[in-house]
Amino acid sequence: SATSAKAGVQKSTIVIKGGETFDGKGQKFWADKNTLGDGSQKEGQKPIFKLEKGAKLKNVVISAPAADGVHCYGDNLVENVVWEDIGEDALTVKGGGTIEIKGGSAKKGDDKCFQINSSCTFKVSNFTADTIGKLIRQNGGKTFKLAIYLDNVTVKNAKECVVRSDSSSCNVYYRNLKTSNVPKLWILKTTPKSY
Ligand code: DGU
Ligand code: CA
Ligand code: CA
Ligand code: CA
Repeated sequence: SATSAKAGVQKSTIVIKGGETFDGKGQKFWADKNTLGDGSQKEGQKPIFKLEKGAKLKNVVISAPAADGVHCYGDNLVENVVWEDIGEDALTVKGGGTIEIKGGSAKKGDDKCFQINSSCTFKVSNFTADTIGKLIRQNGGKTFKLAIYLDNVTVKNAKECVVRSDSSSCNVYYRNLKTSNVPKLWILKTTPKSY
C-alpha cells in the first residue's frame, strides 16, 4: 500500500486508497522520466500520486520531473503539498464530490496548475502559485457543473489568468485573493462572487 512508499525517485505511481492518508513528512518525491514522464507539456504522462476516492495526501514536496503530478478521484484532501517545479500540470481532478487543497504552493508551470476534468466542488485555501499559465482550468470545451472556492490564495506571474472555464455552470467564489503580474483574473462565462 501507499504507506510503504519511499521518498525519492518514483518508477510507478503511488496509489492512496480511500480512507487512507499518505503523510510524506516533508520529504521529496519526483518522477522517473522514462516511466511516469519528463514533466514537459506532452500529454499522457502518469501521476506520481493517485488519490482514490476519499484518499488524503499531506506534507509532500514534489520536485522535477513532476510528470502529471497528482490525480484526484473525488472527495480528497491535499494538505501542505509543495510543487517545486510543476510538470505537465500540478494536479488533475478526475472524480466528483469535494476536493480541497489546503496550504502548500506550486511554481514553474508552463500552463495549468490545477486541471479539472470532472464535475466537483474544488476548494483552494492558503495556497500560493508563482510562474504559471493559469491557476485553474476546467477542461477546455466542457460544460459540466463546477463550484470553485478560493480563500487566501496568492497568484504571481501568470501568463493568462487565475481561473478559465468555458462552462456557464462553473461558479467561482473568492475571498482574500492576491495577485501580481496576472494579466486577467478570470476567463469565464459567469461572474465570480466574493464570499
Ligand atoms: O482535450 O482532454 O490537458 O488532463 C484534450 C485533453 C486535455 C487533457 C488535459 C489534462 O484537455 O489531457 O492534462
Ligand atoms: Ca494537459
Ligand atoms: Ca515546470
Ligand atoms: Ca495533465
